[in-house]
Amino acid sequence: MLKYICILFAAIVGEVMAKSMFPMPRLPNSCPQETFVRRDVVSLPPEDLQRFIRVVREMHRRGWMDGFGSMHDHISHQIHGNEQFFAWHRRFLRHFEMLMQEIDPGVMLPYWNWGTYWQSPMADPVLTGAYFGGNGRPGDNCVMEGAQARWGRNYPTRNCLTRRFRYGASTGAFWPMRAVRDVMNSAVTHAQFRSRIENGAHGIVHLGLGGDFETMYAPVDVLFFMHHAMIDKIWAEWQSRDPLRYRNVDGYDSARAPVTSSSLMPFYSEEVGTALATNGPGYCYVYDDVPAAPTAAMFKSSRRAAFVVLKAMVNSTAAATAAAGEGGSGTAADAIAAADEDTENEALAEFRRVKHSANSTMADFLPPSPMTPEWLKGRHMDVAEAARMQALVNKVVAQINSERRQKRAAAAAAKAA
Ligand SMILES: [Cu+2]
Repeated sequence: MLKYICILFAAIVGEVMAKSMFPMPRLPNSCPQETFVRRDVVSLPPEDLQRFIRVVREMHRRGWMDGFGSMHDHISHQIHGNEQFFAWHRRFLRHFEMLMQEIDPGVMLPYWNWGTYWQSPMADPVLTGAYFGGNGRPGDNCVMEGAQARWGRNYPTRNCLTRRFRYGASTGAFWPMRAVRDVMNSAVTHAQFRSRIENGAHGIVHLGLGGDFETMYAPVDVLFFMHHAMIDKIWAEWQSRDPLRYRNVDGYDSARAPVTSSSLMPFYSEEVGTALATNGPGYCYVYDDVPAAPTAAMFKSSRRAAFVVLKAMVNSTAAATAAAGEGGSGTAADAIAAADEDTENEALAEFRRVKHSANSTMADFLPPSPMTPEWLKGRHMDVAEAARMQALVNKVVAQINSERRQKRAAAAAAKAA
C-alpha cells in the first residue's frame, strides 16, 4: 500500500475540494522488476480498455478529476510557456497514473495518437462513443457519449463536462507526425524543443476540441491525460536521440530563473532531474514504440539506482535498440524514425477523407489553421513561436500534398501506358 500524503486542498482550490482529500501518493524510490508499457489507446484489447474506463469512472466519482483540473489551473502560469512544461506534465501524468493504480494496479495510462487522424480528427475512433466521445451537444456543449457521457464537474463551477469543436462540427486539422519529426530533427536544446512542441502540435489539439479542453482546468477531461501522454511520448522520443537529454535541461522558469536538473517542480517540490527518464525511479514506464533510457550506468547520481529492467519492449523497439547497441552509429530512435515514414498515418487519414467526401478524392490535405494571438496569450503561449510553427507545418503539409500528386500522376501514367 502506498502511503498517502493527504493534502487539504481548501487553501489552494477553494470551497470545492474543501471537504475531500486529494491523494498525493509519494513516488516510490525504485521500480518493480516489471516493464510497464504505455500503449496507444486504440491498440488496447477490449478488456483492457474496459478496465481503464472503469478506473477513470471511479476516479471521477471520487472527485479526483476536479482535483487535477483545479491543481493545473491554479499553477498554470508556472507550468506553461517555460522549461517546467515537459517535466511538470510528466510528473502530473504519473500522479494521475498512480491514482489509477490505487484502484486497479494493473492499469496503465494509454496515449491518444492524434497523428493517426491528423487530417480529419472527427473520424478518429478515440473521439467516438466507443472511446472518449467527440463534440459536446448543441446548446450546452455537454459530452453525451463515450466513457465520460453525461459527466459532471465541480470545478471551476458545477457543470457538465464540455467540448466545443473549433469549427462547429469540425476540430480542424492537427499536426501530421512528419511535421512533429521535423521539430525533433531540428531542435537542439530543451528550450527550443519545448517551445516548438508546446506552441505547435500541443496547442492545436486543445484549441480544436474546445470547451473545457481549451481551458486551464482541462484535466477534468480524461482525454487531457491521453493527449499529454502523446506529448510526453514525443518528448521521450526526442530525448532518446541523445543520452545527455536524460540528464540536462536548460532555459528558464516563469520567474526567469534558469531551470536545471536540480530546480524544483511546482507543487511537487521534486527536482526536475527526477522526471527526465520515463523509466527512472518512481516513474517506471516506457512507451510502446520509444526506446527506453539506458539504465543506471549513465546516471552519475545513482543515489536511487534501481531502474526498470526492460524485458518486453515491442518488437520494433527491441530490434532497433539491439541494432543501436551493436555499435551502429545511428541511435535506436533514428532506426525507428527511418522505418516510420508515416505512410500508414497518411494512408489512414486519406482513407477516411475519401470515405467522407466521395467527390474530393483529389483534394489536397489542409494544414491546421493558425491559433490566434488572443488565444495563445490567454494560455501563456508564444505568439512568435506559434507563427514559426505554423510556417513549418504549412511547408510539411505542402510537401505531403506534392508527393501525393506525384504518386497519382505516376499511377495515372502507368495506367495509360
Ligand atoms: Cu498543461
